[in-house]
Amino acid sequence: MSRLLTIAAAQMGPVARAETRKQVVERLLAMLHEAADRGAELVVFPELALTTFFPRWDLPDAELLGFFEREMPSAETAPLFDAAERLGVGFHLGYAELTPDGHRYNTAMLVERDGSIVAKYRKVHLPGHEEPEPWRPFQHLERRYFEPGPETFRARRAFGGVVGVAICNDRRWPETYRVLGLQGVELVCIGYNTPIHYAPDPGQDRLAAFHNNLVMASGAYENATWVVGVAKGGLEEGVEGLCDSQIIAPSGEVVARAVTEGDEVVVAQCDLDLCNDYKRTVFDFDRYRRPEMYTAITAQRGIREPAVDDGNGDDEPGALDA
Ligand code: CDV
Repeated sequence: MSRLLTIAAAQMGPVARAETRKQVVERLLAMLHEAADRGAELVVFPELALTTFFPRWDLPDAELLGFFEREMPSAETAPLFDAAERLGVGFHLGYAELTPDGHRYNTAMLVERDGSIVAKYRKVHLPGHEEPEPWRPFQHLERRYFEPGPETFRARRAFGGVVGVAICNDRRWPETYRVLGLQGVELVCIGYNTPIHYAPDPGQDRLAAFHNNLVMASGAYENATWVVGVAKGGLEEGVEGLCDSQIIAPSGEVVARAVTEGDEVVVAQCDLDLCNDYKRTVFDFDRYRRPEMYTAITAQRGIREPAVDDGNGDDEPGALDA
C-alpha cells in the first residue's frame, strides 16, 4: 500500500531588516506557485519566515513589536492563504505571534489544502539568552523576546496522515520527536534559523550542517516518521545562516536536499505508509519500549551524576539515586 503526499521544502534566503511583509509574502507566493506547478500538496516554509531573524539585535519595544503578527491571516499575509486555497495546496508557516492579551510566541501554523488552519504550535525549546551579552558578535535574544510555548507537541490528522510541528531548536531534542512519535506521527514539519557561528562554543561552527542532519535524521528513523527541515539561511544582515534544507524518510535517508543559499523549492513524493515499515518492526513501540525504565526523562530536568564511591563497597556504579 502507499499513501503518497508530495511535499515541498521552501527554503528562504536572507530577509533584510528593512524588507516589508509585502515583499516577503511575494517571495513566498512565488515559491508556493512553483511548488504547486511541481505537484506539491504541502509547502513547508521556515521559522519566522515573514521577517529577518530579529533576535540577533537588542531592540527597543517599538521596533521589536513591528516584527510580530497580531492576526493570521492579516491584510499582508492574506494573499498567501488565498493563493494556497485557490491552488489546493496546504502550507506550514513560522511567524512571531503577538496575542490579543500581549503574549509573544515563536509560532508555526499548519494550513490544510482547503485553507483551514489545522494546527498552531508555539516553540517549546527557546535557545539563547535573556539579557543582551555585548561580548557576542550578534545576539540571540529569543529568551527575552518570546515566552516558551505552554502546550506540548501535538500531532494532528491532516494531509491524509498524522502530522506534527516543531520549531528550530526543538529539532535538537529527542523528546520532541518521541512525544510526537508516541502519537503515531508520520510527518514532522520543522522550520529553522540557525546561525553558523555559535558564540558559546565556536568549535561547533564547522559542524552546523552535520548536526542539523544528525538530529533530524535520527529523529525520523527512531520514530518512524518523515521529517521536513526547512531553513531561512544565507548571509542575513551580516550573519551567516545554515541552509541545507532537507526532506528525510523514515529510514533516516535524505531524499531531497537544497543546494543553494537562497530561495529554493525542493520537492519529494513521500509515501506516508513507509512509516509502517518501521513502526511495525524495529520500532514497534508497544512491543519493545520499556517506559518504566525511562522515568528519569520526565522526573528530572538537569543531570544528576552518580554519587562518588566512598570506598565501602556498597555503591552500585551508575545508580541514579545513589
Ligand atoms: N532559531 C533557533 O532556535 N536557533 C538555534 C541556535 C541558536 C542554536 C538552533 O537550534 O538552531
